[in-house]
Amino acid sequence: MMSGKIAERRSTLSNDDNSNSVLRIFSYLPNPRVWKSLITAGLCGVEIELLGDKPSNLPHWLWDFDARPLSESDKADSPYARQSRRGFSGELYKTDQFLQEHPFGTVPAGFSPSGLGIFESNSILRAVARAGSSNLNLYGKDDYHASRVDSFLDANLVFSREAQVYLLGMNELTLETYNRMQAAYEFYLSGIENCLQQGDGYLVGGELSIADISYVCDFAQFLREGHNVESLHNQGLDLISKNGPEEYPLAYEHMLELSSTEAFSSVMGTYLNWYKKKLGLD
Ligand SMILES: N[C@@H](CCC(=O)N[C@@H](CS)C(=O)NCC(=O)O)C(=O)O
Repeated sequence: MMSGKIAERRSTLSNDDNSNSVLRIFSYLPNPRVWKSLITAGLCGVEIELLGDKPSNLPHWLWDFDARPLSESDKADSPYARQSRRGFSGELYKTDQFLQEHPFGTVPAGFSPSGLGIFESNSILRAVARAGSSNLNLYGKDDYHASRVDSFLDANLVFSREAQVYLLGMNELTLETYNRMQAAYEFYLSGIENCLQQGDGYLVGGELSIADISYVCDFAQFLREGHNVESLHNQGLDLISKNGPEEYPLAYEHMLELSSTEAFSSVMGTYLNWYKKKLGLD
């Protein structure tokens, strides 16, 4: 029944003397929030252990450091059934230990080798970048640049939280949700565009950083609104990103260019192909 179990090991470049660079991530898969970490891991040589399953199967898993699929009888006897809160419906099976390490109870759920919980995909991303910084530094060339990277990651989280509410509620949007998404989109994209107008080619310090990686993954996920044109039209609404490439050319170009590089495309696969086709770029 649990046919889709995925347990992978990625990016085998980690150094023997750097064993604390190993990180475990449990999530539904594929997940753009996990891709941030996988792209970074691939670039800077960190080994990540990835555990998970397709979204519809995660309610049949025990959410734990040692996450595993549950049988129907496991579930019937389980003391760990909890009401889901975001992005899932019904019950999820989260151990007490999981909730101690992950107080918000969300996936992606990162774990250090000793089981310390690291939550929020941008923070899991930071952990990967820190672990791999001796191979390739993607987290700013000094403390101030690292803080500027953090500034972009914070702005990204505000955007992606609005996008989460918007995409999950797509079939019955309130005008308030739509307007909030539109405002968050304009705010975030205009900031990215302004920054790229400075001509450095990247968001921070003229070099690739996790700020760019997080931007690409979360923005690519937002563009999935484009799969819902009909639903939006039925609600009297239009695609928020409709004129995006004209309004924010550098921001869109940056996302499309980076997503085409091997480091990104080897993780993101065909995720953006439909969008590139729409733009006539395939
Ligand atoms: N901002 C968080 C979002 C994580 C999140 O909201 N995850 C949802 C699934 S999309 C979840 O794990 N929900 C668990 C629940 O409903 O209890 C991140 O980037 O990691």
